[in-house]
Amino acid sequence: MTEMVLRPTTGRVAAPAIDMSTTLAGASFPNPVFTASGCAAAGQELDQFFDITLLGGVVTKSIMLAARPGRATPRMAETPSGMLNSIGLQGPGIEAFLDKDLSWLASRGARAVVSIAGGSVEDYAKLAQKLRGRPGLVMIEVNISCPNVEDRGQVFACDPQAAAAVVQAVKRATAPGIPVFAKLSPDVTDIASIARACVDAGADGLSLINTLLGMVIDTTTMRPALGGVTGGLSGPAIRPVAVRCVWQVRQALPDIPILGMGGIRTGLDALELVLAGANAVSVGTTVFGDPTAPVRVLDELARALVERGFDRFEEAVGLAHRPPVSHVPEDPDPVGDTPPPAPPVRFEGQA
Ligand code: RRO
Repeated sequence: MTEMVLRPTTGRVAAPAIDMSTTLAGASFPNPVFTASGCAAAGQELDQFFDITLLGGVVTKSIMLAARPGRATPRMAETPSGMLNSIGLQGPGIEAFLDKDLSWLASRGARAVVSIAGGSVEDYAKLAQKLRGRPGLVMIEVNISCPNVEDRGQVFACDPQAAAAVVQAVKRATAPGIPVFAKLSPDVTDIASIARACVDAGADGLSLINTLLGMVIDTTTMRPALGGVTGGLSGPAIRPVAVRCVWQVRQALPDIPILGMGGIRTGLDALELVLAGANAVSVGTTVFGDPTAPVRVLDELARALVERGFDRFEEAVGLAHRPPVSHVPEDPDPVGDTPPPAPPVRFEGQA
């Protein structure tokens, strides 16, 4: 694939060109801004607002083997700086997805990152098998961290062995050359240990982070606001958690590609995750209020990188991990054997 050189287009002053291409486990993308799973279905709706092939990739809503109606309504609740969802993996099932959604993405020329979800290790393996050789597929995101399943035991990402078992099965069933990323939950004590278990099991990269489990109570009805009672918290409120998770995993696994997401609304939000260690980012919740957000974020990110003197996007990845610059002046006399300075010369009339 040829490198894409992006020339930021918004603002009054044209910024110089910058190479925004990125590579995730051998897969090349013209730029590092993707949609986030669950926030843009399979891209058709967003394509009415902008050309989705302008994005690095389109990450589809997690798909299961069978069609699924999802959880009881209401399924969304607003919170300060974010929202809760309890969609419950609503979807058409893999066959309809392949026929309608993935084929549409392929015909548009979009780079499809297909998110898969299952109730068992076997489900995930079957889904990966069904994706083998499909045109348009460039990467698989294994969603092992959906917060809205009836049984918390199905949140495979909360247990390193369960997470590893799913990743291993998907990796075995996936065609060579298609990177497998595991999407992790922030609702764990030590995300780096779950990340390491996934990588040891064959994950080519990690998607960080899924929503945090939360809850809202309606003070008028004095009942839970969501039909599913609990839900996944997303939006700006979770960005510092996402930055922390990306930072911790980048530190533990310096060479593993990371797709970062969580509360990105602007190019500077994206840059924060990139500096923490993300090789690409997904823009999610903000599209509900601004459907053009992914391309705007791409433009703002390119502009922010140019302003900071970068020639290539990849130079910024993980840069916040470099050692701090010391502001303590160097001690000119570290062993303390320099004679004290001579007293200042006094002039007549001085006090
Ligand atoms: O469908 C959902 O309710 C859902 C999923 Br699969 C997920 O991964 N994260 C989320 O917040 N909601």
